Amino acid sequence: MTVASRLRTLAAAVTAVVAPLALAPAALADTATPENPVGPASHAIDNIYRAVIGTTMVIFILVGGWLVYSAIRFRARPGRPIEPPQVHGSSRLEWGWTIVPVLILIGLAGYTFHKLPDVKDAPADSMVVNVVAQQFQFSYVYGANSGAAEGKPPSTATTLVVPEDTPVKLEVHAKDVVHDWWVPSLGPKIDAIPGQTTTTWFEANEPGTYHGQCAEFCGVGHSTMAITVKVVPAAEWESFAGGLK
Ligand SMILES: [Cu+2]
Repeated sequence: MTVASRLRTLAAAVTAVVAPLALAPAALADTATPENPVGPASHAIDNIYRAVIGTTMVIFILVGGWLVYSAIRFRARPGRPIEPPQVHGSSRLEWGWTIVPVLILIGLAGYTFHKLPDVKDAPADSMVVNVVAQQFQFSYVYGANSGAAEGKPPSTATTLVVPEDTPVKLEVHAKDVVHDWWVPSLGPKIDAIPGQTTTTWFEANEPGTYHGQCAEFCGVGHSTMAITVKVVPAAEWESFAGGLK
């Protein structure tokens, strides 16, 4: 092996590890984790996501680091046999690389199940909002515990207005085809399925306007099927709900 070809081999090995590492931040920014979690449901999703990505990044760095180390440490040199010493049938090693991944997966699954109630279970005293999905908009009417009269839509039927720091249970219906209600900052995606009522919940701990998008391709107007949730302070909610009696 010439010096040039050795350097090329080394460069290829290093690139194989470093390039994905360099691209990782961009990939992470573009995944399904809420960019700005503002309540318990979205925080739980964010925590699960970080546990998984943290664990996999550590494994990636350890394995990639070992690869680079081995490429350098055992590279071809004059007077050294091309093939390094081979190890066969090491039960210890094989048990190790079987059991350790199993334990890691059990740990991640346990943590996920521990967090799942925060993602899925609406508190019993939640205010109820009925969500109706149809081609191509979501509309809302208030239900139990809301402060507004039951069956009343918000003043703009396609903008959901809710109070800050209040659990909101969504009961989701579809009139035509399958849609999916998803505001990443607030909580999980929830399918709207004709003939069924699906439920999810969120609680927003910061006032503001949160945006989402139908997350199930539902026809030509799918891309225009935006979601707007306006979270207002308690006092503002009182006067808003008072106007919906
Ligand atoms: Cu849709």
